[in-house]
Amino acid sequence: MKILDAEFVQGFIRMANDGWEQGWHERNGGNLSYRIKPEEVESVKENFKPKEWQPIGTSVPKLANEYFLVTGSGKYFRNVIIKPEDSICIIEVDGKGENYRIVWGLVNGGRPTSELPSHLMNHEVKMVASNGAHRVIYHAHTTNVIALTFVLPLEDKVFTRELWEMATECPVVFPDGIGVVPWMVPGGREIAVATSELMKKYDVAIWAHHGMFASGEDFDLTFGLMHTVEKSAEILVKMLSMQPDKRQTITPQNFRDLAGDFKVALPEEFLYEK
Ligand code: 2HA
Ligand code: ZN
Repeated sequence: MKILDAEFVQGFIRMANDGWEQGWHERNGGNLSYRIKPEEVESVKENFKPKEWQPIGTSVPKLANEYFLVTGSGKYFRNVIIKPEDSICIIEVDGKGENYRIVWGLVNGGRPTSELPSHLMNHEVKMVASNGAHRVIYHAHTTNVIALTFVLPLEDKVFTRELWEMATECPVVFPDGIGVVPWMVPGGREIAVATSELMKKYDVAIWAHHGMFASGEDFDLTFGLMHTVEKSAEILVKMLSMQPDKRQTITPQNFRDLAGDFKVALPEEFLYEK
């Protein structure tokens, strides 16, 4: 099968374009990766032309021999739908989890996303935590969440609780909460380690003054998670723009009642009295 005809490739392209249309991917901002299923690799393998091995910059031994579809470094989400072969690539991880090689895509040269260490370390953590179910890691420059990182304390419990309060669906969509990484230099191993540490507990991590990382089982769930968190942040920004305090809100007891009816576990650490 031709690569661009494969359903997983079409889903990836659609998600990248949805993110562009949301306004989360100015210039070359953001990146996306998908851990390809073995049967999907089989279905497109005839098109692979492996290039040289390159160091990942970190070690992901549990991802040995896995294949990923990823956006290219310096490439624009805006262009993914127009020229996918130039904007995205498939990479193979070696048997030790230390090197990768491009096997398809980036036809005009280039490398996978500059955030490859964060993507792969998050994939490793989430694959283990979900028994293999999670396959998508998404980084976006979500405007309202970024704005909030200038006014809220950079604490998991504050972001989780404030974003839960802004829309009733939120605690159901991200019941485990949200982690916050303080400002760090992007692109390297250090921020990858900090993010993947939070991803052991959460499906979403905020990068202060930069954006968000989200993890999920498929494109719909992962995009939907990013969208829900960012929409909640937009409501909070609007609310704070009208007045500094809430007249009324969803209370800790309301959350407990919701948890019971919707059968989600909401950790008490987020249901503190303010
Ligand atoms: O430009 O978003 O974090 C890609 C990025 C780096
Ligand atoms: Zn970024």
